[in-house]
Amino acid sequence: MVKSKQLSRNGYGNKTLCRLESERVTLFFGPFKRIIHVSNQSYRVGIVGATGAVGQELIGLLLARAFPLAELRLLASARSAGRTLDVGGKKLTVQEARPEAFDGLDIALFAAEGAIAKALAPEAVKRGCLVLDKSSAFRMDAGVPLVIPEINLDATRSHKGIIASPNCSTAVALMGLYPLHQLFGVKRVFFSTYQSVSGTGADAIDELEAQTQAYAKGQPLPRKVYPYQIFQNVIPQVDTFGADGYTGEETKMRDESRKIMGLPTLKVSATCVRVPVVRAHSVAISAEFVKPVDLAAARQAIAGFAGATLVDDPANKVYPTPLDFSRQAKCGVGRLRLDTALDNGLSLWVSGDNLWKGAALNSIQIAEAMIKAGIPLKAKEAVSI
Ligand code: 2RA
Repeated sequence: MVKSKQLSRNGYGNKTLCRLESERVTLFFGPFKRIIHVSNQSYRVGIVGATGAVGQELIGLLLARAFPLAELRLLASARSAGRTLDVGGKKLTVQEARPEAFDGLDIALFAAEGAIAKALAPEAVKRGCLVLDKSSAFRMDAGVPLVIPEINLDATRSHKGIIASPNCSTAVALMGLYPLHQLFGVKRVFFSTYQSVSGTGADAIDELEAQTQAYAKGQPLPRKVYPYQIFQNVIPQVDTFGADGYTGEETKMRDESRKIMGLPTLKVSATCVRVPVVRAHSVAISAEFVKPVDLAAARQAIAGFAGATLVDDPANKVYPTPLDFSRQAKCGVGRLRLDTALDNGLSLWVSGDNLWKGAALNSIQIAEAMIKAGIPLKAKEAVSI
């Protein structure tokens, strides 16, 4: 359906003509033309892993961001099926995540482990869903876009039903690094992470809490999740070690940064460390760039980047901390300085919510940005994985 209508004069004193083509609105500002996409549509959304930590964040964020929901379907393992969850004051019953549970959905937000995503995501796609997957199951598949919408939304245009969301430490780190790359061209980067226990899961949060309480009572500290006590400690291991001495988390930071920024030969070395913080990851970054760097321009680039808040006034002890950036949509970036060991180098510090930008929020932002840009959610050619 094509409708045309005259709108009132725009701010430039020119008449604006608006043509509505389904969801595409073409605005003419005198000689200039701009296409924007509007939608009154609402979407049938399923959450796989609805009872888990990221699943809970997804529910809260969909409601808080007023995502246009025609239906919200909560899916989880057979063990959790039948439970009821409060969703904005309404009780919703959790259904078992089986292939048929995706019938009729537009979007499936996967917040489950990789094995579940591998088994069920193709089933959801077969049934016409766009899968936004938080696990590492498909991230490095050549046919699956790995997306942070502030960086590479365009990659979603070629999706075949599954779009992957990056690992939490990568997502947080790139909110500081990418705007600098846009300006100066990154060629080498060192990441050191300070990762909260919520990245491991609810058991790890409980372990930190139980160890804190046991210490206060002078009792032996219980330990089952981490190989070492996490209370009053840091553990230089996140995930298991590979033959090259890097952990899975460190390898993900390298490979995912390369894929998202479209820099397949970028030199990356990461050291990932677990710290006794409940929520929000931090990353210290030292990066070398192709062009000479300028601190004022770097700060301006961070301040103007959609995924970041510049918090950088060290003389007044102003810099981001994980506590300040828990439950924040943007990541905090600060401690910007010229790196004294690298040519054209900058060092900086980023803190961001691992359960939001590092997980649930990024998936929702992908859907929101696709809808806003008019990128079809339905795959033209469904994936065969
Ligand atoms: C962690 N990367 O923090 C994980 C969570 N995805 O351990």
